[in-house]
Amino acid sequence: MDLNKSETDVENTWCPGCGNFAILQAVKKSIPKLEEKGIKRSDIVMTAGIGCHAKIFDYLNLSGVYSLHGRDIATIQGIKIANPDLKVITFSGDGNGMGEGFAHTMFAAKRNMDMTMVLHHNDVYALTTGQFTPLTEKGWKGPSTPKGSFEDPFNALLMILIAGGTFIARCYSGELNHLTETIIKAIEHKGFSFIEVIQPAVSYHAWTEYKDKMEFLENEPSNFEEALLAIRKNHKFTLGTFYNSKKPVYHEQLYGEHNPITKKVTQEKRIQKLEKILNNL
Ligand SMILES: Cc1ncc(C[n+]2csc(CCOP(=O)(O)OP(=O)(O)O)c2C)c(N)n1
Ligand code: SF4
Ligand SMILES: [Mg+2]
Repeated sequence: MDLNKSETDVENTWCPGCGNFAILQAVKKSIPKLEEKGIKRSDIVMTAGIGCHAKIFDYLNLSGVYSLHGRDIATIQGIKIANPDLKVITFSGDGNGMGEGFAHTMFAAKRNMDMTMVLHHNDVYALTTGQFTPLTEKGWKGPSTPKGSFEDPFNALLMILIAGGTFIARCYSGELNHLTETIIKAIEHKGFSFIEVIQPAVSYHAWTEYKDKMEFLENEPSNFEEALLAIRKNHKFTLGTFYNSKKPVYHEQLYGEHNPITKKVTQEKRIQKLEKILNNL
């Protein structure tokens, strides 16, 4: 396999017309642009959960771990803490990241972990044949909700903002350039960056359900209060960057400039350090 290429030889099994293709395409387009900015392809590491979204792991020629349902968020944080020099990104489904992995998502945002989370929001547990997710619209009829879902959905952007995320955006598979630019910004951002991508799953939803409803934010909010207001007053089809701010990141608070991989200390030195700590107790 050519390591300079973004694609792999794995057969793509997404349904024709699936919104996941655009996410894959946007990531592939973002990699050379990130390289131009000095971010090496070999320093970008990914994880994925389990679901249709997660198959992106097979189609992208990047290092990483194909994780468990909802645990991709924990796995990517482990990778970042092990080697903070890496740019880390996780691909998560709306069921994966806002259901099974919900606590991991909230805590990653809370501690402003320096990572990017791409949430493939298709309103269904697609791979397992269309059950409703925590983001599914009220009233939607599917195999697990034959009379229509009677729960109010989470607003993912609002929850990430309140939990502590520092870059929060919404994109759409039908707006490839905006998606690519936002992925680049999110990966460059220092801190927890979250992109909710409205990704039609054509087996359950038609593109026409989304297409005409999309609109872009008129003005990007410049602080937390404005972001809160913008997320609440706009609807789920409003695209753009809702929040972009600076806050200390987890790994720097944990060990400053240290990197356990590139600045590895010998066992002897570690024992000396431990003895010093114990002697001072
Ligand atoms: C711990 C665990 N629970 C449940 C499953 C079954 N499971 C696999 S994929 C999936 C749904 C995925 O939905 P989503 O995260 O929205 O991804 P999509 O398929 O829509 O991309 C479920 C419930 C699993 N693999 N592991
Ligand atoms: S079921 Fe939906 S999300 Fe899965 S590949 Fe098909 S269109 Fe895409
Ligand atoms: Mg889904």
